[in-house]
Amino acid sequence: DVFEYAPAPESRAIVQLAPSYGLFIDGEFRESSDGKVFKTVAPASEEVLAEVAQGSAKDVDAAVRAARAAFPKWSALPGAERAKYLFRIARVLQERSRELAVLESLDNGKPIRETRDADLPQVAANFFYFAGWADKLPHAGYGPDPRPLGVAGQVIPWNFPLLMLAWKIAPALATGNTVVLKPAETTPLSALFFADICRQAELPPGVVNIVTGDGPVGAELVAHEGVDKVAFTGSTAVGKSIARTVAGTAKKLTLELGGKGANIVFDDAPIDQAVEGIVSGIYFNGGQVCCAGSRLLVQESVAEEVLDALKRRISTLRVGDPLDKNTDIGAINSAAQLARITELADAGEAEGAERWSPHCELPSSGYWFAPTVFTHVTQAHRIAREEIFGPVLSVLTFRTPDEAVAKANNTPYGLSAGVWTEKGSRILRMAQQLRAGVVWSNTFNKFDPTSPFGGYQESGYGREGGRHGLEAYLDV
Ligand code: TXE
Repeated sequence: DVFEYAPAPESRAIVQLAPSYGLFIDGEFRESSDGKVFKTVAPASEEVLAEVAQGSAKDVDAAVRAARAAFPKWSALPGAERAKYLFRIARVLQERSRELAVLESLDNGKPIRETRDADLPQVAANFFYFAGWADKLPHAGYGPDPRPLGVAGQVIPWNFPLLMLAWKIAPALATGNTVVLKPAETTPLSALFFADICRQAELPPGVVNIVTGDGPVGAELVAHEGVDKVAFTGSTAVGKSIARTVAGTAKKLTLELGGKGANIVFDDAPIDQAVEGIVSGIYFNGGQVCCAGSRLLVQESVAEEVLDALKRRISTLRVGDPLDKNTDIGAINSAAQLARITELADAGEAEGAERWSPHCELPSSGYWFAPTVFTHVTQAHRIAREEIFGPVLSVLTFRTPDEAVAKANNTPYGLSAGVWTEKGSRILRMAQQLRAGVVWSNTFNKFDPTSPFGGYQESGYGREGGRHGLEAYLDV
């Protein structure tokens, strides 16, 4: 079942793409020092969107030098002055949110409904929120003269390109640090549009620098001796290698890595509401979310009822054109990610779990994976232990709350969990016992810039968001 993919033309026209994009260093766009470029494609169609400069070690060095040069003046500005820039950036982000939502959907493959209603509002909210802190730091218990760390080297992934940028850049600037950020190689465009927004907001040159390129460019950045603070979101394997690089230095480090979140449904939960939460928990952004509810733990007595309702609901999800406002699930971000998902889903089948997907027509080009549910899953199966990072749900059952906690905690990760029950006391007890940086109750995937976010164990360390997020950029 295949159909020809044609991007919704009226939305596509909102974004004017240049044929090529440069690095953003010291307030200017420039080619990479050795002239190298890479292509970024739309995962839904494999259309080449643009050529983008592939940063070299020399470019990373130039960006770090620009950030160092900008640091003394930027950090010495009164907080209220820094706040003005951040508020201005937030307002421009809002003004350009339609264009940015379309751009993000094009380059990432996620549905426009998500970029329009979730990513972009959250991006602006983070700049507004941290702008509000900039002039209040001396009154917030950090001492009369809170010290920024210096130059922040930030490496971000492709699943929420602009939102991860906001989580990194907004608190860094509010606290007086300067930044060199490397976006993911499959989604570089929104960071470069953000660089243009920095110019529009008249941010002083060098305060924000964007160096595009692949993993080795990120490795150059985190290893650079002019970097004082490293912030990384991405895979656990790369997070560990960054931790090793940073270990021999005085750099501060925060890591936000993978997860294997459990969505726990008790027999007293309102089934319809829980089903909506399970669906958004695993199919939001096609499951390419570090805190996805990728394991459903459902109480045995209601398992059949929940699964029936879940399958009916999943059968109504529309997979297809990210720019179509009716689309629920877009494309997988890259061929490599599609291969990882496919490999793990096949392993689930080979290990004896039962695989189910609704009847679903997938486009003929691009990277697609149908929403999938595995039942008859045991804790030993790879699909119950490893992060799949795709629209694949592994269902396990439990009888007692203690068993639910034990199963939920039976993973090396510790990023997220959800609890569905009408019993308030149970929610509180579970929240204490679950080893997860965030526990949602009767909802899932709710984000807010005022709340700290981050993991336990192999999900990383440090927090982003809220005042804890500020502390990651201050010497207290
Ligand atoms: O991640 P990478 P990938 C998980 C998810 C996914 C898997 C692989 O399970 O299937 O990771 O995804 C940069 N030094 N998550 O390969 O490689 C890279 O260029 C410095 C969870 O895309 O970690 C990109 O900018 N930087 C996650 C960023 O790291 C390096 C989000 C992330 O890429 C580097 C993404 C190096 N040696 C994937 N190597 C989450 N926590 O949300 C690569 N990079």
